[in-house]
Amino acid sequence: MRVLWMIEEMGLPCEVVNAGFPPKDAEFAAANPTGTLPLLIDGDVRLTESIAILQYLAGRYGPTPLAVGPSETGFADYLQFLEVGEASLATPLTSLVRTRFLAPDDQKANWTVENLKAVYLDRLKLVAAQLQRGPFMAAGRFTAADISVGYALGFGEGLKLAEGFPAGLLDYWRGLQARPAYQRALAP
Ligand SMILES: N[C@@H](CCC(=O)N[C@@H](CS)C(=O)NCC(=O)O)C(=O)O
Repeated sequence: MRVLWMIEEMGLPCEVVNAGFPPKDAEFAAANPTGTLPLLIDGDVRLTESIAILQYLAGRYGPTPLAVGPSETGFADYLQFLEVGEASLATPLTSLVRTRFLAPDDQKANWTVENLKAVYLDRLKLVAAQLQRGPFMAAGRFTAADISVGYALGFGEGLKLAEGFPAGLLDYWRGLQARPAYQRALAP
C-alpha cells in the first residue's frame, strides 16, 4: 500500500501484480526469497523494503516534494518518521498478524501478543508529539514520511487498535486517507 500510494502521488506508471499472500510464485520467490510483500521490480532493480522503495522512487524519479532534502528544515524529521512508520510501528504489528494466523491455537493469546500491541500504542507517542509541532511529519508538508506513518496507522486501525490511539492521530490519518492519490491506490 505504501508503494502504490507513493506511485500514485508521483503519477508514475506501474504494473501491479498480485502475487498472492503468502506469495507462492517461483519467479517471485527467486526475486524475494523471504516471500514478504512488497517487491518492486524496476529494470534490474529488486527492492523488498517498503521504505527503501519510497526513497528509491523519490530519488530515481524525482525531484519530488514528497522527499525532504538534506538542506531543508525538516530533513532529520523526514528520516526519523520514514523509519518510525516501519521499524517502530508496523514491525510489531506484522509479528502480531503472524501470531494471529500462524501460531498454534494455544499460543495465539500470550504475553508477547499483548506486549506487541502495547509497544505499538506506546510508540505512537512519537507521532502524537510530532503532530503538536505541525500538521505533517516533516517540513510542514505532506511527504513520504506521512505515507510511511499513515500506512502504519491504517494497519493498527485494521487490527482494531484505534481506540488506543493518542488524541489527534485518527484525524491525521483520516486527512491522509482523503488524499486522491491514496484513494486511487486503494483500487489500482
Ligand atoms: N520491512 C518490510 C516488511 C514487509 C512485510 O513484513 N510485509 C508483510 C505484508 S504487509 C508480509 O509480507 N508479511 C508476511 C510475512 O511476514 O511472512 C517492508 O517494510 O517492506
